[in-house]
Amino acid sequence: KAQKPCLLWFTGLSGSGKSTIANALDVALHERGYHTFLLDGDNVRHGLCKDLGFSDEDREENIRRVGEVCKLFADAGLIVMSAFISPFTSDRRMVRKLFPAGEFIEVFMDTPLATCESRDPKGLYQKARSGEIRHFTGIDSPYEVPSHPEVRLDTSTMTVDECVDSLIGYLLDRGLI
Ligand code: GGZ
Repeated sequence: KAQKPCLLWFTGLSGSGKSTIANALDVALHERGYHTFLLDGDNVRHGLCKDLGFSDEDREENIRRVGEVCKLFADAGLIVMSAFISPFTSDRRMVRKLFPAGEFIEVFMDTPLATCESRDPKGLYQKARSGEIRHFTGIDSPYEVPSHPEVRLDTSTMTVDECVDSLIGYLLDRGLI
């Protein structure tokens, strides 16, 4: 099936729905016969980036490596999805610059912090609030909100299916699928 390589870069707070929506989109694209590749912060930090922590410098290096890997897979012709907090505008811009115009799609998971914190599946927000974890994004480490994301999703008001439909619609409109 005809497809154009591109990168859907999911950015947002922990618990905002990045992995959930990226995974659901991955499944939906597979079902339609497209070739995809999904990279998730959770996995990458146990392998490729296991030497990195959560200082500003380490997050920058994390995103730099991930961006380069995404570029390699896009060069191989795949529709690539990545799910990383990527809190800094400069780091997201660095990845954007690796791609031709129109092939980097910033997907901002604009779910309110209060919703992310109430989900807290791993109890990390609670640990961050109590000071057990430091430099936690949204609590004592910044998240720079994207000013012009290609797509904006809020999983506190949209269902998973609605988010996936919106992304599929975007890809169809741009002639990427
Ligand atoms: C943010 C942290 C932290 C700190 C551990 N700050 O929701 P999760 O748990 O499963 O996914 C988060 C993941 C974030 O890794 P990323 O590679 O996406 O971050 S970045 O783009 O900023 O490099 C969270 C967990 O790691 N985690 N400590 N201090 N998230």
